Amino acid sequence: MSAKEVVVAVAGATGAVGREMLKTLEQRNFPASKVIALASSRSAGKTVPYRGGELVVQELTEKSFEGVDIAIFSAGGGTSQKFSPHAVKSGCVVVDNSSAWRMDDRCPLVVPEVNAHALEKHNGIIANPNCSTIQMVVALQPIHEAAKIRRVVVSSYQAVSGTGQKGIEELEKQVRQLFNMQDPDVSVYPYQIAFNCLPHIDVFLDNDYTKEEMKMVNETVKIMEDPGIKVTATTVRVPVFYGHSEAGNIETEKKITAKEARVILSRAPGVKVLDNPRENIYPMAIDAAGEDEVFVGRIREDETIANGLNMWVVADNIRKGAALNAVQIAEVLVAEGLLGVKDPDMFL
Ligand code: 25A
Ligand code: L14
Repeated sequence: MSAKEVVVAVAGATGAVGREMLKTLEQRNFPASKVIALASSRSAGKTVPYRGGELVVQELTEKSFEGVDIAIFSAGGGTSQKFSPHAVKSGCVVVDNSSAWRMDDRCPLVVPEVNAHALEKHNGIIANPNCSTIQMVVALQPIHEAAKIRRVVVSSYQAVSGTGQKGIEELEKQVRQLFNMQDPDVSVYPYQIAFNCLPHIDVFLDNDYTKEEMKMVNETVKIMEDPGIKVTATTVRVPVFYGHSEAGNIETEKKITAKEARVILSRAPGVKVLDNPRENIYPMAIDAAGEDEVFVGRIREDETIANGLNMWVVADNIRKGAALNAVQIAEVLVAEGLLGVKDPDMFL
């Protein structure tokens, strides 16, 4: 990494992902001369931990980005849509964790292990993909390079922390209530999530898929830059606090054995293979929580088709699925000298 030090703002610093972003900047020794914590007026004046001390949270306004080189946003789609254009106007590069800019042609959608090169042509706003998509493409890209993927059928088992602090609190509270013979309060999800599975993440669309499912379909094609990859998804909320799990069935053009896939994946960036059925070794959400890698196991050939694999992919949705991926993008921007914006008015 170059010696240059930059001024960084974290927008949505009080949220579940925002706090993890600060922790990740600290742990990875990000070359920041200054870090500014921004959130809504509700949180202004509160403090958030950073590097053994505390940052006082400032209210996010259109003027927050003067003198700021990089802003990492995790403040929801509406907030990003409203404030990111002003950040760019100030010459600040935005890395946004919401779904607001992901499918916008002006904005690269980046997972550094897969398509870091897309950052070279950025216009000031870079989108961080959906958590479920990120961990999936980290595992798919090496298989695609070896055998060309045609179709993926994926089912997800997603943690409540994806919904932020309020999702974590809802599961915790319902478990406590049920153990005390009380009716659970249902407010964040449409039904009880404790001891239950909900085949419903984000909103339903006209095609009867959820928005979360269609993010996996569309974002995968944009990140892997191949419209030939057909994805179909079922996304499910499960009563897990941290870590999304995914069962994927992958059909390839070329034959690839399970053994070959294990070797390819064990050499792939950001991946850790945990796959030894004889010893009961496979990835689990409770082990992935707090870790940086995408864990892959249960790799086996699909015996019903000529060229197919099944695998189980697990990662910490708040780290690789959100905060870590965004910080990795910021690291590439600094290391490759990709700061600054060409057209400050592009998004206004
Ligand atoms: O929840 P919101 O409203 O979407 O806000 C998220 C963050 O953005 C800030 C907000 O500040 C928070 O930091 N924000 C919202 N509107 C803003 C605005 N107009 C804004 N910042 C500037 N201008 P806040 O002041 O509203 O802070 C309160 C936040 O604290 C958390 N919280 C709630 N109850 C809590 C609590 N913390 C402790 N104890 C409690 N009792 C909560 O943060 C609240 O918003 P959160 O974790 O629920 O927010 C996470 C947001 O990010 C999304 N998300 C989560 N994971 C992912 C993700 N998005 C993409 N990928 C992911 N992997 C969540 O959906 C949620 O929107
Ligand atoms: O990044 O789990 O688009 O409720 C929004 C919904 C992240 C997950 C996104 C959830 C998602 C989130």
